[in-house]
Amino acid sequence: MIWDRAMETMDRQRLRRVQEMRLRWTLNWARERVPFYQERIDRIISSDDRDPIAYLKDIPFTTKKDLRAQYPTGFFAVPRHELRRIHASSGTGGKPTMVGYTARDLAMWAEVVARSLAAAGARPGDMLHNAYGYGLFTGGLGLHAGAERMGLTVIPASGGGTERQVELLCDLRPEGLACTPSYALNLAETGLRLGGDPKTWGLKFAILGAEPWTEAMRQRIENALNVSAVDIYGLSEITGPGVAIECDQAKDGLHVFEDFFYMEIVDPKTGDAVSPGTLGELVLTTLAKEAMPMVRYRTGDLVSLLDDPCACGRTHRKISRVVGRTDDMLVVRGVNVFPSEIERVMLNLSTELEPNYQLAWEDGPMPRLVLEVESQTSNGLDPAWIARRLKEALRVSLEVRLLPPGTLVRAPGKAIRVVDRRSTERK
Ligand code: DLL
Repeated sequence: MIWDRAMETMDRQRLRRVQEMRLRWTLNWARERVPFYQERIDRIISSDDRDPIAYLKDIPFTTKKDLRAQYPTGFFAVPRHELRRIHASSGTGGKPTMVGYTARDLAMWAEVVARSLAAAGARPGDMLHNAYGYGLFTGGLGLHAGAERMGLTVIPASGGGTERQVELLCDLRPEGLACTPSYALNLAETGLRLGGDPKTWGLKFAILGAEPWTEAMRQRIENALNVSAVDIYGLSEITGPGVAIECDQAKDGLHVFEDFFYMEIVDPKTGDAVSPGTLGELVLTTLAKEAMPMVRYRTGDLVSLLDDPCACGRTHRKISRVVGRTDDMLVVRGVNVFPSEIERVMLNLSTELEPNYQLAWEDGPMPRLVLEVESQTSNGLDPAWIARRLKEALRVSLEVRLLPPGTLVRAPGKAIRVVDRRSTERK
C-alpha cells in the first residue's frame, strides 16, 4: 500500500519543483530566524530567483558540533510558546542535542511515519506493538503518532520488561512490531525461553531500525518471528524515524522522502558529492521543518545512492542500508572496518553463530579486538577458523571468543556493539 500516492509516486521533474519551492522557503526561514544561519546563507543568496538547489552546495555544512555549541535551543526558529514538543538525540558522549517541533512539524512527522508503516505492510485497522523507547528518544512517540495517523491500534509497550512484552504479543496478537532489530531478536529468544513459539504469534510486519543491521540479520529475524521485516531510518536532528524506509515489495534500499528531506551523499573527507553506488556520508536538508530547520546537516551515516527505479512504484530515490557511522569505524592494525561488516560475514559463516555479539578492545602488546559471539554448540565451531574467515573477507585481524547463548547483555533499545576494556592509559 502507498500511503500518499500523489506525493510518493510523483514524476521526478515535478518533485524537483516541489523541492525547489520548499528549499527556497527553508533557506529564507532559517536565515531570518536562526542567527547561526543568517550570515552563512546571506553570503550565498543574492536574489530569490536563482535555483536554490544549484547553490545549496555553496552553503557550509551544519555539524553535530555546531548543534552542541548552540545547546540547548540556539537552532530553534520559533518562540518557545510555539513549540509543541521537545526530543533529544541519543548521542554518545557530551550533551545530547535538543530538537523542537511545532504542531505542523509533528503533523509532517506523523505523515512520514504513516507512509513508512504503509511501506512496511501495515493497513489501517491493524494493531502495532511499539517497543521503541517512549520519552526523549524519538522512536516511541514517533512511531506512535504515525501509527495513530494511519488508523492503527497502538500498544505503547516501550523498551524493557521483555517477558511482559512477550505475554502481550501472545495475548493481543498484533499484526505489527516496531523496535530495534536487536530487540526483535531478544523478544523471539525470550518467547522461546518461556516455552512458546514466536513463529505462531501471528505477526505480519516488523518495522525495525535505529541501529545498523544486515541482510543476514534480517533473515534470522524473519525466520524467528515468521514476519516480513523492513528497515526504517531517521535521526532526531532531522525529525526522528521516517526519514527513509524500505518497501516490503523490494526490500532493497530505503526510499528517502524527498519532498520533505533533500539528500546529498558526500565524501566524508572532501565534502564533494560522490557518484551513485559509492559509499559516502548522508547530508540532509529539511524542506518543511518550522521549529528547527536544518541546512546541509552531516548525519555521520555512511550510505550509497541506489539510483534504479523501484518495483513498488515510488519515485523517491533509495539509499543503501546504513553501513555505520563515520565515528563508529574501527581501525584494527591499520584496517578500517564497521561492526556491521563483521556481522554480515560472521552470520553467513554458520547458523550456529547467534546474532548476539560484541566487539571488545582488550589490553595486549598491540591493540586487540575480540569478537565475542554466542554460539549454540561451543564444541562444534573453531574460533580460529572463524577468525581466519573474517581475515580473508575483511582483512581484519580479530580474536574470536565463543560464548554460551544468553551470556551477553541485551540492551532494551540500541545494541551496544563495541566496548573498551583496556586500562585507561592504553585507550
Ligand atoms: O534512532 C530515530 C529512529 C527511531 C530511527 C526509530 C528508526 C527507528 P537518534 O537517536 O537521533 O534517532 O539516532 C540517529 O541512529 O544517525 C544512525 O546512526 C542511527 N540509525 C537510525 N536508523 C538507522 C537504521 C533514531 N535504520 C542515528 N540503520 C542515525 C542504521 C540507523 N542506523
